Amino acid sequence: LRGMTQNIILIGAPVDSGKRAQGCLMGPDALRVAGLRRAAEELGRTVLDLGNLAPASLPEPLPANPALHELTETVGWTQTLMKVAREAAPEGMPIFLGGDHSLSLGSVAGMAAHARDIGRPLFVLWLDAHSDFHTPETTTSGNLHGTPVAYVTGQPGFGAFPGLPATVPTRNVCMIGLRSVDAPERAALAETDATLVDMRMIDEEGIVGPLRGFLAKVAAAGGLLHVSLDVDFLDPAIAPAVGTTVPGGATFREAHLVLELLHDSGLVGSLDLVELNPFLDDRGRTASLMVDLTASLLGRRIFDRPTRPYSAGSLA
Ligand code: EXY
Ligand code: MN
Ligand code: MN
Ligand code: MN
Repeated sequence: LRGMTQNIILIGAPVDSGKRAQGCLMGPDALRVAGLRRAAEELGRTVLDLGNLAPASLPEPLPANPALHELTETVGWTQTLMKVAREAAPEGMPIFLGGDHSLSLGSVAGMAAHARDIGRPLFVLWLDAHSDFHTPETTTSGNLHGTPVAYVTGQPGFGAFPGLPATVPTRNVCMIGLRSVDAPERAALAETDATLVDMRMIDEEGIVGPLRGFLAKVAAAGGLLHVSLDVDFLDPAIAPAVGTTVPGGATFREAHLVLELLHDSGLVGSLDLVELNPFLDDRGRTASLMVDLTASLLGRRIFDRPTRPYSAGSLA
């Protein structure tokens, strides 16, 4: 994004089908009320807001599957968002306003298709307490917001979902903030070459080293980076408005630093803001924090000064 005057395209995705507890459908409007457009405009961006979308209706309902919560609606959202992402991305930087994390089934799949359209590999940075690497066959909750990384990387079991125009290789995925990973996810991830940064690693090494290492890899590959920011990446003390709080999350400055470094990298092509449940918020503070973090990604900074190069050699 550095040096580019890139349009921002806001895509309201009031997805609430990815889990039982309701409220994420209010997320897109809470992010608007918290000033997302104004923040982007103050940073020199032109903003186009596509409004709130609706899920595609399937020609025939899917066979009932009691093991999965609201499969048909989630498949409909995936169709819609995959298509919109692929259409919007050539015109600017899509920001998907969630909505729960099942929206990333569509946003990431669509961005992967776009990346292939322009001949660049897609990389994905997953900022989340959870790895969201269940498949419809391994999930015990039946909540499809726990599955998007498995889908977009082409794991088996997603036959009910749209075929992927392009998959994201697991080696192109980096997860930061992990502290709640279920046994089947752990086993499946162990078979992959995804970069997994858990909270202990952040405690021991800091958050900058692992992030710079991943950005160096993206840059070396000429990649396009999609960032998926789950509210529960953040510590619940600063971000209470999420149904899946897990103690011990990223601090205020750790989170801003990640998004500041992402801005400086110039590699980010799209962003998900997910899992915000305004019904659980405390006077809008979580919505405001998500907007401020987005502003850091778009170049808001305290003072102008050069960033250190993000080579893997500069870890310490
Ligand atoms: N792993 C748990 C499950 O599959 O139900 C929790 C998933 C939470 C997913 C949130 C969005 O990151
Ligand atoms: Mn539901
Ligand atoms: Mn998530
Ligand atoms: Mn999560």
